[in-house]
Amino acid sequence: MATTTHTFRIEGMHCGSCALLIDDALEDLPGVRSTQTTMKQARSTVELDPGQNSPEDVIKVIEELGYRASPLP
Ligand SMILES: [Cu+2]
Repeated sequence: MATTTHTFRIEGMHCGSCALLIDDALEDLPGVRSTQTTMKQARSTVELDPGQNSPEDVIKVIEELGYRASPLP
């Protein structure tokens, strides 16, 4: 199935471990094919299967960890 790629701006990361924590949590979300989070750019890029989850699900996972996430165009 075709996947879609979404980029999010992340607020609240203060070190590289924060980025790893977000990637680990997103990898556990069903339908996530790949995830790359960088503290330096304050971004997450997530490739997902739109049949299994949505960008809103990604935002929810990130916010449950205590960060703020907003979709970028
Ligand atoms: Cu940190």
